[in-house]
Amino acid sequence: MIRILGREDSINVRKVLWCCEELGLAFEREDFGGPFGKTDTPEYLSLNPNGLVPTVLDDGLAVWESNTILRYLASKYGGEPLRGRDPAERSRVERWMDWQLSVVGPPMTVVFINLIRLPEDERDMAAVEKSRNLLAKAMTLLDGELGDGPYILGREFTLADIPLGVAVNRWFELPIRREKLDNLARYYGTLRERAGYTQHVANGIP
Ligand SMILES: N[C@@H](CCC(=O)N[C@@H](CS)C(=O)NCC(=O)O)C(=O)O
Repeated sequence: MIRILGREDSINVRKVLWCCEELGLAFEREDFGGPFGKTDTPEYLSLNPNGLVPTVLDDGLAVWESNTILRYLASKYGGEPLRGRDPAERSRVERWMDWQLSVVGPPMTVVFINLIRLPEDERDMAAVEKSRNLLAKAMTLLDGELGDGPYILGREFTLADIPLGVAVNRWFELPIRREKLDNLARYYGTLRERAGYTQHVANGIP
């Protein structure tokens, strides 16, 4: 049985939980990270030297980095079409996965930590505004690319929609000013038709 180590409200753990639902995989999840701690023990660090969540344990293998976990699970458990059927399609899937981690992730973390995790008197609102603007730029770009939809690559759901989907949920759930982005709103609605997304991602938690 696949073991997922990580708290269920972590954006990166939620990717993995949703992916397991898409693949129909049974798993056990154990609370690690955040208030549960246990990520700085020698035992955990031997599995994931970053001391972050998620970590997935499968057949004696420890896998970390959420998007790598998605690719691993899809490759191993019959989700190969979700990764893209040829090198060109795979490049279109993977660029959005990398884009979420490198372009969207950093400013989203700044906004999230300040507005959701920190008490009001400790927030850096200048940093929040700067990151909100970066996010607006990224989400506007994504909105433009979603034109033909319903998914980011077009007609078919792929692994790319998982990192994008968690980011889109967070963007809509954060208490920030949002541009009116119709394609993005439609995309959010389409993703919410998927059971794994509503169960693990779009469940009211930013
Ligand atoms: N690039 C890593 C980032 C992992 C990460 O930053 N995880 C956060 C939760 S979303 C974490 O472990 N935070 C500390 C904690 O929860 O204790 C990934 O995608 O897996």
